[in-house]
Amino acid sequence: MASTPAGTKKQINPHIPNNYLFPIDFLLFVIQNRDLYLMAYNVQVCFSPASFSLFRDDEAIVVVIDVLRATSAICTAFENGVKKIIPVSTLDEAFDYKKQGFLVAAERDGSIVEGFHLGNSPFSYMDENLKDKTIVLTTTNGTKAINAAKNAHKVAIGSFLNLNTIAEWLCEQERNVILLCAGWKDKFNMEDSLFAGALAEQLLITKKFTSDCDSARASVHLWNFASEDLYPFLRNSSHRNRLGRLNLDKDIRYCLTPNQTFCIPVLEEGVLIKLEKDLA
Ligand code: 3SL
Repeated sequence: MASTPAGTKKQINPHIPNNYLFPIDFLLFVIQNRDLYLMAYNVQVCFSPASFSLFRDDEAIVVVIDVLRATSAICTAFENGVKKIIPVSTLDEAFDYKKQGFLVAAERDGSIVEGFHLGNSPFSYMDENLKDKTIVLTTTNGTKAINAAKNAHKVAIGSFLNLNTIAEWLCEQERNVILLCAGWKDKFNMEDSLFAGALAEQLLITKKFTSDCDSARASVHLWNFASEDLYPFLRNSSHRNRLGRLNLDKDIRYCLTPNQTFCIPVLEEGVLIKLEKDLA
């Protein structure tokens, strides 16, 4: 019998080459890695509206995120019976609507803009008098981000307040998802990125989604690091401090509390409405 030279593997079956992958091995490989084959949809995270064009996917659902406070206020408004919200980017547009007799909410740099009816505090939308009303809304970053995304297949509004509801809905949609953080004046911010991580994690865990996007991975890491207690984690973040200086700590705590509402605001022809289940 021929001896095996030192350093080479002994051939088990002389008719099958050593590097041949047995069908059973291949089957096991597929079973063990089945998640790789089942993951159909992509979730991406865009940290700033300024880079949104890089993420363009006309078939994707875009979730706009402005945790402090625009998207939290919008979720709260619909949960409390507001019928429609018209998001506008500029104060000039807001003034035009006001002149036409609309109820208009306007915020800049955290404060209500003088001459308008409402600001951006979620608590101001917990008001019986706003039931069935249409409100025009302009905010420093949130409404700009909504309008930046308006040509997407669908735009939905996300915040910690509707975290589980929006995650479940996205999982039913069979589409790629882009999580668009409103940030602060086109810069990265902590709270929107944290929420993006919380939502991305919920989608990825289902295995219906995958991600080829480092910002999605980074946001999930950030979320896992901070999720135990968001409020102290954000202690040194710029917008928590900005709102803190305006005595809006109560708003911050509310906006960071997951699953307070069960509605999904969506943009239909430039107007936000509450998604009805049969439209989903
Ligand atoms: O940037 C925005 O759109 C606002 O949410 C900012 S603030 O929280 O109302 O200051």
